[in-house]
Amino acid sequence: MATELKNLNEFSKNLSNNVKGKKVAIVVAEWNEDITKALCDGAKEFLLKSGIWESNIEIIEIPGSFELIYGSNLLAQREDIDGVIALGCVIKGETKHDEYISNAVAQGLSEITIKYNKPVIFGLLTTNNLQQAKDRSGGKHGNKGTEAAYTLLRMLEL
Ligand code: RBF
Repeated sequence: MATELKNLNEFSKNLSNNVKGKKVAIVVAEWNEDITKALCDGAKEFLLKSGIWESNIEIIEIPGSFELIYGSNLLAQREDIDGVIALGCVIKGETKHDEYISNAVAQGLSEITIKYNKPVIFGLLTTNNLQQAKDRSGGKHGNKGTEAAYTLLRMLEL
């Protein structure tokens, strides 16, 4: 379903309470920083509201979305971390860079989640323009960071 038809902050299921004590990590890209900071704030706020202790949320920053792969790999390999949220924003430009970056991140994160057998959440906005990114980072379509945090907690319940 397109985000146009679904608000990113509306969730179909309630979370159980058994995520307390889990340690999670967020890796966030600095490229398009205003957007990615809003994604990170949304994710962190949701984790805290859901009972994850602040001391159990580790955040690292990396330059651009392509580096989400290396950053997520570093975090996922750590035994003390139960799951990772990767946050970035790739905006279409005049060239095809957006496709190369987004495809690489999707492929890279799926390999990491399988390699370490723990959830690595794809919190990457892939938009046609800045307005679409604003709409999905706390604007009219909700916040992809919040949705990524919800998704991680759902996966940690399994
Ligand atoms: N990184 C992003 O996270 N979002 C972008 O929209 C984005 N656009 C880029 C456009 C170009 C032309 C280039 C060269 C890089 C872009 N990057 C972007 C950065 C990329 O993820 C990576 O950090 C760099 O390519 C590393 O040198």
